[in-house]
Amino acid sequence: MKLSDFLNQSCANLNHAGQLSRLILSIADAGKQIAALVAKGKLAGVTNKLDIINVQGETQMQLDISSHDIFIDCLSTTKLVVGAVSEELASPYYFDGYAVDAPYLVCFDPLDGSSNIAFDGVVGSIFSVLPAPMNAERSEAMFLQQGIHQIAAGYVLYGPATMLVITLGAGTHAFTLDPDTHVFELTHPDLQIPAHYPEFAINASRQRFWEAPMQQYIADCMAGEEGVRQCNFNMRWMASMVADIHRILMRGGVFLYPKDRQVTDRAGRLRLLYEVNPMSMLVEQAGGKASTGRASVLGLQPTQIHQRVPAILGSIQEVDLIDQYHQR
Ligand code: FDP
Repeated sequence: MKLSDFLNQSCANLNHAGQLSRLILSIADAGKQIAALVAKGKLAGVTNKLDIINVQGETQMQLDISSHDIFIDCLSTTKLVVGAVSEELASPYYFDGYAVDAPYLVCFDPLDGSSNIAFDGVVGSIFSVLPAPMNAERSEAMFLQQGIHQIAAGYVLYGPATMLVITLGAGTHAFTLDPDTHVFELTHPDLQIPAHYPEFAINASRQRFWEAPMQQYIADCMAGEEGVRQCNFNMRWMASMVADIHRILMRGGVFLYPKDRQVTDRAGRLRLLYEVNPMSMLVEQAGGKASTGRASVLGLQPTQIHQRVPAILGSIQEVDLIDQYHQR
């Protein structure tokens, strides 16, 4: 089934049905354009590092900026979006000439895991769609909505195949881009994350900065069959959230970027509005769970547009267990 047919079917009973469908198609279009640039690599001349530091304190690449521009252009053609928060901009971007009843706000990370670009590693784009408050003044406050209010969320993975994974609040579904027809086809309907899978993803080099509950959880996993878990665990770390979450949606396990003593001012590395919230919605719609260790991600009240939070996402039994380690 083509993405457009899927959207016609799935959006039929939702508010602003045709509009949501058009918005998702514009994001899919952005994904196709970015996929083409990523696939060209150095030949596209966009992998060079620039002398620009973004709001996150990271050195930007031309590809970060090009991906951001593609997202803004595609969203603006819909006239359905009041404003957007991008990882690449300090303040929200407000669109001109949108329809009076433009119902959406979009938060996005145009190129997540971009440090992998230098060696042709897997990267992705992440997005979250929120309702635009009616008659509200344009301000950052509009975007500070809990994750439970997301209307849709998803990512585009630029891997061996380009894939679009979305949720509109009724299951999580994956589409593969057919390189011959340039159409996203539904290949993985209704993904289900197994309740338990013995595999964790964490940047283990940061172990000395974790809090005690995370130290203990990982130590117990590493002890394998001889330890309290009585089970051998495997570890994977792609250093690209899209790639790591994609693996978890496909076969289970947990993704961890926990609270980190070295970055106390940030409470974690990953950004709530355009990384952790959309990924949490996708994971929970696939039967998994998303937590900070102390609270449900989707219930967090954001206080800043670039706020960072601890992220513990994946198989429900493991995330429940990690919450218990924190309670103890
Ligand atoms: P990146 O900085 O390359 O964009 O978004 C942040 C992120 O990548 C995630 O995609 C990834 O999971 C994480 O950072 C990688 O962190 P480490 O450098 O600590 O491995």
